[in-house]
Order: sequence, then C-alpha cells, then structure tokens
Amino acid sequence: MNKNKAVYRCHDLLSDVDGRRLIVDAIDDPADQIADLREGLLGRPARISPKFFYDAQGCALYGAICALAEYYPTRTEALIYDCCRDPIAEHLPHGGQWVDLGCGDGAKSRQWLKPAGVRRYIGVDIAADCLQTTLEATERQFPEVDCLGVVADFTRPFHIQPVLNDCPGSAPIFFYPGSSIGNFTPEQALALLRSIRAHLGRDGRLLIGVDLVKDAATVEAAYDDALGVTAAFNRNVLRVANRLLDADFDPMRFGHKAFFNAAESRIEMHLTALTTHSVQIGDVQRRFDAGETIVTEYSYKYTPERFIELLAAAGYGETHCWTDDRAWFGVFVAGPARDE
Ligand code: AVJ
Repeated sequence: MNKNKAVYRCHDLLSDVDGRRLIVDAIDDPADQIADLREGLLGRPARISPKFFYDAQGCALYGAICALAEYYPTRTEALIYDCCRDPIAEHLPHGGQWVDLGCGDGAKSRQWLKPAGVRRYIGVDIAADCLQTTLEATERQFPEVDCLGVVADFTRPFHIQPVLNDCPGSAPIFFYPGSSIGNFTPEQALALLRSIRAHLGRDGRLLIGVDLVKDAATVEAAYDDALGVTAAFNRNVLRVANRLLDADFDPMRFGHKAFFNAAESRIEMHLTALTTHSVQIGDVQRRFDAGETIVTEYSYKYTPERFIELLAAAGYGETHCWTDDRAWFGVFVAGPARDE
C-alpha cells in the first residue's frame, strides 16, 4: 500500500465526521488482494495468505478451534490475562487510546478498558462487517469511551497517526493478542513491530501475546485436532478462493497437513492434493499433482528471549513478560527505547 494514500484517506474521513465513530477505509485496493491470491495459487509452490481464512464461515470455524481441547493458545493467554491483569495494567499508560489490532468481536479488549482506564477505543480489522458490530457492542458497554474503527490490512505498512492525533495527550496502547504475530515471518514481524513502534510517542506501549516454543507433539495436536475442525478451517480457504477468483476447487480433494518445522520454529499448514487433478482458476487451468501442496499458514513459535530480541531490534526498550506456569504462552509489554 502507498503509505501516503492511507494517510490522506484517514484525514479526509476524520474531518468529515468530527470525532464520531467512523470506519476509515485504509485497505488496499480489493483488486490487488485478489491479484495476490491468484498469483499465489498459480505459483510453485502454490500458497495462500492466511488472511483469506477469515470469511464468515472461517471466523466461525476459528471460534470453534479456540474451544478445542487441543488448541491451548487462546485458553492459556486468557489465563495469563485473568491472573495478571492488574500488574500488566500497571505498565500501561492510563487515559490512553486502545488500538485493538485484529479486533474481531472485541471481547478480549473490553476486559481491559476499565483496568487500563481507556479513553478511546480504536478497533482495527480487515473484516469491515464485524467491525461495525464490535464498535456497537463496545459503545453499549462503555458509553463514556469514544469508539471508532479502522478497516486496515496490517500485512501492509499501516499509518494511523492522523487518527491518533485526533485525541491529543492520550497515549496509544497497541493490543495484538492471540499470537497473530506468528503468522508473519520474523522479517515481516520486525516490519510490523517497527510500524507500531513509530506510532508510540514517548508514553505509548505495545501489549502483545505470543505463542512459545514447546514440545512438537503438543503444538502439532493443536493444529491437527482429532475432530478435524482445523482441517475444515484449512479447507474452507479453498471455498474463499472459489468465490474470489471464480475457481472450482473441490476442498475434499485436498488433505489437511500440519507439522512443526523445528529448523524454522514454525507450524506449517498445507493442503495436499489427494489425486492429480486440474482446477479452473478464473480463465486458466492449474494442474495439481498428487501430493503437491498449497502452503496456507505459518505459525511461528518464539522463546521469550528470541521475542525480546525481536522487540529490541524493532526499537523497543524495557520489556516485561508474563507466562503461564508451563511457559506455553507469553504476554509482553514493551515501550520505546529511551535513547531514541
Ligand atoms: C489466529 C493466527 C493465531 O496461528 O494459531 C489456528 C490461526 N490456524 N489454527 C494460529 C490458526 C490454525 C491462529 N492465529
């Protein structure tokens, strides 16, 4: 995305609505997204960005994954927040602007608005429809908090400084829970962390949840559950591709594969063609050989040390970390390095 374009769009929309709830459309041209998806599927190896998982059905399936016995991250992160909310909040500025990156239904954030004394809530998500509902729910529960939404794809550099400037003297708290950072390669994660860092000013903070390295069997079970919910979630992305690209993937002709790649410290999810067959993708045919895979997701796992290193490389200073007693999941609060 052209950075400047996004800035102007923010300005324009803000001046239009003078401080009331708004949806800022700071997303890339949808045609570019579709071109990326098409290019990825025609490439070798074929790949699909995980951001395409989350249509309405994909969001519902992800919700079901979070409730699975095998899927520990959501539960473990919630446990850390439940037991350490006040000590964590002590490290956050009060009267701040809560920037909820990938807000979804906003439920995780609503638990923070009181303890962190939040003045303004900014939901950021790629899914515009959910965003509206999230803002309404948040406003209903917290009428005194000013709520607004930004539609953005933060797989691209994002720039919401004009939105933050609209509420001067209120430091931003960027909340990025759920180990969503794990979907980025360490290089991409560094770029995103820098992007956030550039918005912090002196008093702003990042509050981020990160899944940690643990035995491979536990991680693999979380991404290949016994009931096949994750398999359905993975295959659903082919239905999204069918809709967006006018393609004719048969999801059941692909198998779900998930394994821990220890050298890269990441879970890899693939869809494997079960038989050799051709798929129509718009106006071209793409042949898939039996066993050929489409990469659909990487989910990186960090050690606390490695994640703190990444934060330092992105220009953060003092960092605090909380984990559960098995050290399966880490919650980090980081502020700007002092000498910057
Ligand atoms: C939403 C990216 C955090 O990587 O664990 C869950 C997505 N994929 N099961 C993750 C996901 C398969 C999830 N994140």
